[in-house]
Amino acid sequence: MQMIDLRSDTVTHPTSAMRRAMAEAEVGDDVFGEDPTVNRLEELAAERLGKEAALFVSSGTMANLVCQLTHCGRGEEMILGDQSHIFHYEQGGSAAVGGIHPRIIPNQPDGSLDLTAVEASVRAENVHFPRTRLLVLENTHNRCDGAPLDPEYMSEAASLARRHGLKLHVDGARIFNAAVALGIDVRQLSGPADSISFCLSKGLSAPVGSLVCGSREFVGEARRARKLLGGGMRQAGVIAAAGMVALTEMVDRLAEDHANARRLAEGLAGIEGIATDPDRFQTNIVYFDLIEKRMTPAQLADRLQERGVRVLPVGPVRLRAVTHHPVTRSDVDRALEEISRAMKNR
Ligand code: TLP
Repeated sequence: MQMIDLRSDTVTHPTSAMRRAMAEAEVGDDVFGEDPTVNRLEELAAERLGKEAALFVSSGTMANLVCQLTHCGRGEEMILGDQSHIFHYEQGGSAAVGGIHPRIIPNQPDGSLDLTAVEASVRAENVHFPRTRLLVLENTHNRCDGAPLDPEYMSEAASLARRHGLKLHVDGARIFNAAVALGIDVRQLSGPADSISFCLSKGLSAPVGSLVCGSREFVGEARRARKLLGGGMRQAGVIAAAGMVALTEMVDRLAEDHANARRLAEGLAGIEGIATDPDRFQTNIVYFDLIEKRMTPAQLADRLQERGVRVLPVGPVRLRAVTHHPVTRSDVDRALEEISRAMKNR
């Protein structure tokens, strides 16, 4: 029985084209700047996102941390959402490693931050206060239903940041999902940002890697931060080669994941004991709640695993399911059947 793993889009395996590219990759020492495949990937990423330069790092967490360290000094403040990945799931690396002070603003259900609240949180120059240096947005927003932020909002946020002398960093782990869902060029979303990170190892299916994009000067400094964190890699062309395939072959097909997520959410909404609203989900992330207390999310997840379907319990009543390559429409239908059966036999 083939397992249908919907816990995350991080579980994707490299495609055959990626495996071939990895086997044949031309390599060199990337700390010397001499890995031709890494250099090509960085150039391609910068070009795709409309930035001067890019830096290949090992993970989304490292990408975000490198950017925070580059924008902020110790004791300086960054404004970010209370539901952001950086705040929830990155071990407080900004504080632990960078001494950066987080200023938390509630995320709106659509993943945005109320810009009036952001503006009110920017510190005045005063000997008592940390200095505000950075505004962070997440697009798509993982914990806010995978919601994409649109270009108008990104531009407004960037103007606000500029007015107050702040930089704007975008955790764009799934920025291509946002662009595909909105039907626009990704540059419309990345353009307003001073720095943007995105992951190759989520919906784009590469085994490892993220990119940090920004001005040449910013990326030069980010390269120093990456080395500080032990993230200088050597013959990294072996993994960058898969990233090239991810960027050239795997972006447009994200639309399929979004359609599958929609189908999944619609099916879930029709299952007794489950509550969700399919209209909330525009990309590949679906959340659903158990409305009867007879089973916990962990118990449902265990029961489904025995039946060949994996979902992620994420709260006292909440679970998450994420669609990705190569989960098909018929896999979604099979998952729905199993979930429906598991709910009936509770
Ligand atoms: N998200 C993972 C888990 O860490 C929760 C997932 O399964 O969704 N930014 C965003 C918005 C993310 O969703 C993630 C990973 C990261 C950054 C970190 O990326 P990695 O896992 O490569 O460090």
